Amino acid sequence: MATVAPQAYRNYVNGAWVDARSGETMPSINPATGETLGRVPKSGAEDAQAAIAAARAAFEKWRKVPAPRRAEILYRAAVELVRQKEDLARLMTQEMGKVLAETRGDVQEAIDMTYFIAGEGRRLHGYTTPSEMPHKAAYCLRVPVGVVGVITPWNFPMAIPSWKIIPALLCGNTVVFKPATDTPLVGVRFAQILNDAGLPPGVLNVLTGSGGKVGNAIVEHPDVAIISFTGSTEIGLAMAEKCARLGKRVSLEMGGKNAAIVMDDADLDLATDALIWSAFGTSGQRCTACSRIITQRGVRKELTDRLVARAKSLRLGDGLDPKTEVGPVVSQAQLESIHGYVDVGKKEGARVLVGGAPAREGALARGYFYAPTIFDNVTPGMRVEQEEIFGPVTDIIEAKDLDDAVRILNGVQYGLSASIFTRDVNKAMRAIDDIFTGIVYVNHGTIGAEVHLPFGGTKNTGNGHREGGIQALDVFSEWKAVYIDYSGRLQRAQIDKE
Ligand code: UN1
Repeated sequence: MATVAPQAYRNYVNGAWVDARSGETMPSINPATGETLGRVPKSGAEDAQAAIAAARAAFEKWRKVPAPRRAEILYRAAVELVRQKEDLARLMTQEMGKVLAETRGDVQEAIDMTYFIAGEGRRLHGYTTPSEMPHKAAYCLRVPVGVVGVITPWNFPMAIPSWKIIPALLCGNTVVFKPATDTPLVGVRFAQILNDAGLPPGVLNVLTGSGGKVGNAIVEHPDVAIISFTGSTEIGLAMAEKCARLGKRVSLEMGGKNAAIVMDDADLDLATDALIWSAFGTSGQRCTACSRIITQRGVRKELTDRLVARAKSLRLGDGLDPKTEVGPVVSQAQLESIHGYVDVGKKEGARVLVGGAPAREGALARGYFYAPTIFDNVTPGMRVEQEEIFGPVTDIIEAKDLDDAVRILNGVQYGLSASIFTRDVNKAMRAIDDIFTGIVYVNHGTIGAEVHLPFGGTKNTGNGHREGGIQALDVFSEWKAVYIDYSGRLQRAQIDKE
């Protein structure tokens, strides 16, 4: 069972554990049982101000610590994350519900990210290039930007914060981190491990509380130079508007309505395994979840029968139980929102083949469980085909051929992840050419990106930035172009051409 140090229930500001100035607290609830796991500070604007002031002051020293030295602290944190992996995974399962295999994966993703980005401490490459003048050197290098505000969701309580916090720190920025309202304990534990690894006071501050109060205060503060946010498209776009007014950089990872294409020549054993995992892993609460299955007519019936049989057999329960395959959804509000979409789908003429209701048998009644749900007869343009449901619900849509399938796949406002199942290399390559998403898989479901490749999406999924990969460094650094003229005379670029 997880043990959480008492101080972990407080904010961490300027190297000290503190309560919210108001003294108010809020609970963190286990969605499988309804039990309160702990209470955390309900921070407000004044707490944000204190944390931002600390981060601003710490920046002047931190930016001068050589990047390889900053990386050494991150390596130490990675070692500690490995040591505490099981404990953190158990806490995460209790705090947001997904099964232990998945929460172990979430912690592992943070470990992978930390090792990967710490390696950049000895690279962080810029480049040198010839000048157009004789006796003149030209090169460019990355410099940190300042204070970064990190605002993250509950579905990946450690992996997603790591995608943002680790590269931000490696680049020499300081951070104010607000973990999701539903997963504050994991967020605080992650920050605690980083701080215990040796970050100087003020370099990484953590504040728990709601997005409306503390999140907004971070977004609006003039001393926060960058906002890095993962969450809904609605909130992300509103944030972008605010940041635009303040001339602030903002990196957004928002919704998805990911689809998998299954061609007539697909390996159906593989497609079934992959699609069940993509649609119902994390109870469908991933922005990479597969919520549309676009199938060619020849395999539609066989594929549908297999998916329905598997969805029916999935064991729901507390994620700590090793027999559980699907945990609860994160909250009552999420459960209601998912069920609302199922009603919308029915009204639009989609047919529920399996699921379609909350699961309340026995111990499930204590938590927020939703039966894995498959809609048939879904056609392009229906709301359940267009909007992100963020729950264990997926659609079956029929397509005539590859072009038709790709057109349907691309016909949504999002562009995060996509996949195609086929044994025909020409079809696979054409799909890679024509699918307009940030991530494309061949013969694999839509989920499971790796940390050293860029993660993010096109259209309303993001605003052009990527997390993961070395591309993450672009979000958290400015480029500085340096010219050193050692000719000893005035040489004018563009003008003095001999
Ligand atoms: C998300 O759902 O926001 O690729 C992130 C994946 C995970 C991360 C998902 N590694 O599915």
